[in-house]
Amino acid sequence: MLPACGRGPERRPRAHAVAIRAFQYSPDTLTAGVGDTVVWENRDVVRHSATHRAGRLDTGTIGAGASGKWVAAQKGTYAYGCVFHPGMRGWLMVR
Ligand SMILES: [Cu+2]
Repeated sequence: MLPACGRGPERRPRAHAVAIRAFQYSPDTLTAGVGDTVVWENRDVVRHSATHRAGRLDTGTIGAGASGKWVAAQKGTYAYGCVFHPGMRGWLMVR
């Protein structure tokens, strides 16, 4: 069926999941679309976060067994890490 007159094809927002396990984001690289939600699920027994250095992405503290989410409002490449564990690295591409 053709889209309604005057309207382009609509893209439904999607949800993406990133597991945090053994101090790693899995997947560590993810591509999402504008409007999508990304959920980080902490499967470790310590707290983590997904935090962009300049504050463009931040889940806040994610307790053990909890999850944090973020809605991708703007296109860009977001390199993020954990405020508690400097060795953790993840990348999120929003297109
Ligand atoms: Cu951490």
